Amino acid sequence: MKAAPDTAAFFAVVADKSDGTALRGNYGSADAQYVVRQDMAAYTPAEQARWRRLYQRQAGLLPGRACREFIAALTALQAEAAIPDLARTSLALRRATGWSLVAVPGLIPDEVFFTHLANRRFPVTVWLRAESEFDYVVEPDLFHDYFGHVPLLFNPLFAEHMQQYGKGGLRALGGGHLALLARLYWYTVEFGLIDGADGLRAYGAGILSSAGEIDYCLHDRAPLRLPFSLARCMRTLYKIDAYQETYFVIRSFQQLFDETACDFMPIYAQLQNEPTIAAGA
Ligand code: HBI
Ligand code: FE
Repeated sequence: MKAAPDTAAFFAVVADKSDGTALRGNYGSADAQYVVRQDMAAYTPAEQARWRRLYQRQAGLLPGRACREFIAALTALQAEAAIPDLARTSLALRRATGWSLVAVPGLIPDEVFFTHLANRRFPVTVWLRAESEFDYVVEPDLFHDYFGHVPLLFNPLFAEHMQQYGKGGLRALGGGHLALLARLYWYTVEFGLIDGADGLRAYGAGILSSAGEIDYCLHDRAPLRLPFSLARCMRTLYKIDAYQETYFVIRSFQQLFDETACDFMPIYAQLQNEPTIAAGA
């Protein structure tokens, strides 16, 4: 997810749904959990064509770059031909890992977001980027959320990690530690790399839904590629509107799950007094 420059500003507006029009999505019709109805009839032929072009371009970049679990799950979704119906995907997803998708108008407040994850519900934005945003969109749109995030929710270990992240997010919010946890999400769920039997591959949604970064993250000499370390990850700042300067590499989803299963409170306490690390340091 390419979070908006200042998500706090988004949430300030989102919190006051009355002027939701200031935001991209239609927050006015959202319920208390910021869920809206996905109106399949509202997508125009141009948007359907744009979905197919986005999908085809990105799918062509996956072999040799995306982890095999991602490619297998995406293929099984058969979502190339048309904008997917989230309720239909949820039927298959529930059977696989107990997760379901909820349609949202866009970015939603942290606490609402984490509550969904803690209950195995993944928020998917209902609108698709405009033609002028084909290569880059500031906020997460339907293509980023669905193509980037949904496939790995079919992987039991990753699905478990995502629910734990949601529960951790609610605890972190309570203790004022959100910034640390947001960096963990950013450097794993959004921009994570995995070095397993197939060699170095991408598993982060922000990479897998990006035409440019998917090759850069694996082959460019510029960025750092560090072995995953929870503390280092939580201390490392990130840039939201440029390719990453640091990537963290796990060996397996089991490792990610194991290393983030602990209670983070002691780590938060330790990191409170340690300086942050610049993105490329
Ligand atoms: N809302 N819809 C949506 N999608 C996100 O990825 C998201 C969000 N709200 C908050 C948020 N992400 C971040 O604050 C967390 O990833 C830390
Ligand atoms: Fe995202």
